[in-house]
Parts: sequence; structure tokens; C-alpha cells
Amino acid sequence: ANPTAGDNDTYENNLETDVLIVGAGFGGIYLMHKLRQLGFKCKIYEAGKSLGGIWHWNCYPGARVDSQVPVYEYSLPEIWEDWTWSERYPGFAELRKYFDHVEKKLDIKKDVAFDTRVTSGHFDKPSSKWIIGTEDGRTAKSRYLLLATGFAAKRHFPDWPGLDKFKGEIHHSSFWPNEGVDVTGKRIAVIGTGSTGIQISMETSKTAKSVTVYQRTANLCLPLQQKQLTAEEQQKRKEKYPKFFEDRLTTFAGFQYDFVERNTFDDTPEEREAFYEERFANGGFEFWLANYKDLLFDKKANREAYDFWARKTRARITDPRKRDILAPLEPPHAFGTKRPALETNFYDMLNRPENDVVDIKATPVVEVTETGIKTADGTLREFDVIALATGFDSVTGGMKNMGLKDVDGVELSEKWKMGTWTNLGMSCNGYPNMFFLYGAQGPTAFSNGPSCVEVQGDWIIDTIKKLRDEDIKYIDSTKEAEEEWRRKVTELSDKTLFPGTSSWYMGANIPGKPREQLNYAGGLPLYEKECRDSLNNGLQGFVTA
Ligand code: N01
Repeated sequence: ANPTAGDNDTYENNLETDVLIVGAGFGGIYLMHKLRQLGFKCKIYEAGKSLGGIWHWNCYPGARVDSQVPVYEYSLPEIWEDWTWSERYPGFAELRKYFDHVEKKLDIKKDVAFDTRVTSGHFDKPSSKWIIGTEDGRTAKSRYLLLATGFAAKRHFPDWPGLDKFKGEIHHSSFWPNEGVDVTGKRIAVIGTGSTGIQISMETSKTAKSVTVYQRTANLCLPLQQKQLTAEEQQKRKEKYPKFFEDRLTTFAGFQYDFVERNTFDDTPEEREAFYEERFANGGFEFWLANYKDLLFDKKANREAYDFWARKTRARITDPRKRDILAPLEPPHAFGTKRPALETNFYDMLNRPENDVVDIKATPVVEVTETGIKTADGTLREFDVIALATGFDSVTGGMKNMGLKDVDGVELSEKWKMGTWTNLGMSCNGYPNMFFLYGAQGPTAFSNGPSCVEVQGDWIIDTIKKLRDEDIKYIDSTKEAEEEWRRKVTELSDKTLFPGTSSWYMGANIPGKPREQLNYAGGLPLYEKECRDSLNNGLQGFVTA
């Protein structure tokens, strides 16, 4: 038990509560805070040792958020009114301080059981309550079960032989030692070029002897454009924050910007070049999410953007071999159908002779030895530290991993074996009184986290309040509503270029996982309307009792 966690019954066995929330990141804290205000007794079960969710787990070198503040924070005035950031894109240490500040304001920890991993759960029909079991054998009974476990709760490892034989240090990014790893003067291998791999490579290259990046797919990185922020300039902007937070929910991805109302070829080549230049130079996701509105729909438009990106990027890479691996002339996939990482010196640090990139599509890894990594061309490269930045069984992996059973005793992992079915991306047929956010078939990976959890959180909270007000003890999604939602999620996605790319958005990063769109691609405003329509029409798509 965690001595800092608060009141004495936090770790009690046979806990009875109104609402059991799993996960103490942005989503879980929001739900707890708002539901408490409505008088519900709430408890959070959290597998980690502190608040922050992904920012509790992510402490690998260079871990930093890629949505800028204040877009990446709560809209709650009691949190932002006396909080200031030091950088536009804060690192994990500052994000952890933000959660300390949140704790000071909202007093969350007294109702959190840390070090508590949920391993079983079923809905008990006679009492209309969830019975939840934890890894260390405690049980809890709760009217509602709310899952706020995020999209990256189950880490993914490559299936290479010998991973356990390596004699140096080897860590997955999401399980990096909290005290850090001293990489000074060491030879580092970074496996994977998602946002995580790019960040680890950039940061470790500052002190390591060498950094070798193992790349399967080139990341179409965009410039971060980090900026130091002063307290004065933030203070001045705060009177505009309420409007700012309202406006962020009117954009496709819950950001401060949106796609422009023009198609790529509406502009002349000169206008287009100038537009691309400006968006690229602004940094962050502007070249992605504030690009022409046909970027993610039209192949030719997308290719135009890719060619611009490749021109800009190739010009920065001095070695022709590295250039063709990192920024090939032919796109590895449509631009933006995998999340672009944000970089500051990724290509520059790879220009240095001691650092290298290995194309593991051309020469796959065959084994990890005691001293290093062997590829199919017979080369053994030796290392002191291996950083596995190989991602997650994203979106569905965490929820399938909790031993949750439906009313007929079927596990969620079984229900979702051949594909994912949800209602509104927040509820599942056969799982009464259970809701989840920032997960399957919600706006999740296509949205800014705090924006998404506030939209979904408010809907869940309003729904639970309605159930209490109307003395309803039981709510379940219908099978028909699930079929309909899956159809919508698929149709929206099929209009875009996303299905053509093997990404974790499509479940394609995990061997054997069904290939399907795991996120709602209609944008946050349309999503919110769909959810509100259901609630306002007497909880359409649900049965209640
Ligand atoms: O994971 P990823 P991540 N053999 O899945 C490669 C958020 N995030 O941890 O592309 C060889 O994106 C894989 O290759 P490929 C953000 O939303 C945000 O980086 O599948 N390689 C890929 O290159 C992000 O999208 C921030 O061909 C293997 C990499 O590993 C999400 O989290 C920071 C492999 C995995 O990339 C996940 O990011 C970090 C194998 N067997 C994360 N398996 C910020 O806010 C996988 N790969 C900045």
C-alpha cells in the first residue's frame, strides 16, 4: 500500500462504492472530480504509483507531449487560473508537476488506491453491481464501472529470439526506470521510430557515444518548434481561456487549429508552396491537422504534401544512404495516416558519423545476442543499452487485458477477438453500467487527449446523473446500437486514406490483431452530437431498467 495515498480505507477489501474508476490519468481524474461534486462516492484503482496516467509511466529520455499547452490541459478554471508552464511542449517532469498541482486543487489521491491492478470483473445481476477483483486479491462492489485506462496500457514487444539474453540494459519505453538510465558514453540502440523512438534518439544522442536507430517504417516527422513561455504572457492570455477551451471542441481533433476550407489544388502551385511553407514552419501538427481539407481523403493531394515534406527533410540529411531510408522519394504510406512525430534535431543528430539508422524492413532483425542485435545480412551490432520503443497493443489491448466478463460470462478479449464492437465508443452490449473513455471507437487517437476526455467524460457524467435522477439501476447498450456504431466508424474511416496504411490506428501493428479502424474518424464536434442525440432522445441505443 502507498503511504501517501490518503485515507485509511483506500486499500480496504470488500470495498463498496457508487463509482469505481480504473486509471488515474486525465480521464479518471476528471470523472472522479465531477462525479464527486454530484455527490457520488468514487474510488480510483490505479496500477501505477501516482497520478498522471501516461505521464506516470512515460519517463524515458526526452518524453514530452506533442500537443501544445494550453490545448493540452484541463479546461477547469480552478486548475489553470494559477498554473503556468515553462515550455510550449512540456516534458514529462513538468507534466508530473502539473498533476501535483491538480492534486493540490482537487484532492484526488485520498480516494485512489495505487499499485492496484484490476484483473477480473463481472456484473452481478441480482444486485445490479460490478464485482471487481484486483491482482492482490481484493474485491470491490460498485454500481458503475468506468474505464479510463487510455490507449496505451498494454505494451508491445518484438518477438525476436534472444531478447532475454542481452547482458546490457534493455527497457521498454513505458517501463523506463524512474531514476533514469545513465547513457553517457554508451552505445544505444533505439528500436522503433514512433513518437517515442524519435524522442529517445534525440535525447540520448546528447550524451551517448552512439545512437543506432532501428527503423521499420520511416516516420514523417514535423518540426516541433519548441518555445519557452513566460508567466506574464500566459497570464495575459488567461482572460481568453474560457473561449479558447470552448473553441477547441469545435475543431476536428480538439486542437487550437483545424483543416482549412480549401482543397489542395484550389490553390496555384505558388500559393500551395507558400501555404505548406507556413504550416511547416509553424511547427507542431499544423502541417497535418491545419492542412488542406482533402489531405487525408485524396491520394493526389496527399502525395503533393508528402513531396513537400520529402523535399524539406531530404535537404537536411547529408548521407545519401541515410537520406533514402529516412525520407524516401516514394512515400512509405500516405502522409498523416500514421502519427507524425515532432522533432528538433532528429535528422541532424543522425547526420553525425557515430549515429546510424538501420533499415529493418530491408534487413530484419534475426536475433538479440548477449552483446547486441543481429540482422538478416549477418551484421552483429554491439550495444550497452537497448531502448524498445515498439509501442502498444493500442486502444483495445488495455481493456481486453483486465479479465472483464459480460453478463453471460464471456470475456471482453473473446467478444473482441474478431473485431471491436461498442456503442458510441463508450459502452458495450453485455456490460451493463460500464462506460469507458479515450478507448475503442471514440475520437481517441484522432483527438487531443484532454479535449476528448472532457467531451466523453461530460457525457458519461450526465448519463449517470440522469440514471440516478430517474432511479434507474441498470443500463446496457443494445446489440443493434453496437452494429450501427461499428458501421458508422467503418464508413467514416473508409472515406479517408487511413485504411490503406498499416498503423496502430488500424490495429495493424500487432500480429494477429484484426485489421479495423479503432478510432472514430468523424471529428470531435460530430462525435459529440451523436452522443448528445442519444442522451437527449431518452438514451437511444440503450435499454434501462
Ligand atoms: O509507438 P508506435 P510509440 N519490429 O506504435 C516499431 C503517443 N505518444 O510509443 O511503424 C520492428 O507509434 C514500429 O514500426 P512500424 C502517440 O500518439 C505521444 O512511439 O509498425 N519494429 C514503430 O516505428 C504515439 O503515436 C508522444 O513499422 C517494430 C514503433 O516500433 C503513440 O503514443 C510520445 C516492431 C512503434 O511506434 C505510440 O507511440 C510518445 C517490431 N516487431 C508517444 N514492433 C508525445 O506526446 C513495432 N515496431 C510526443
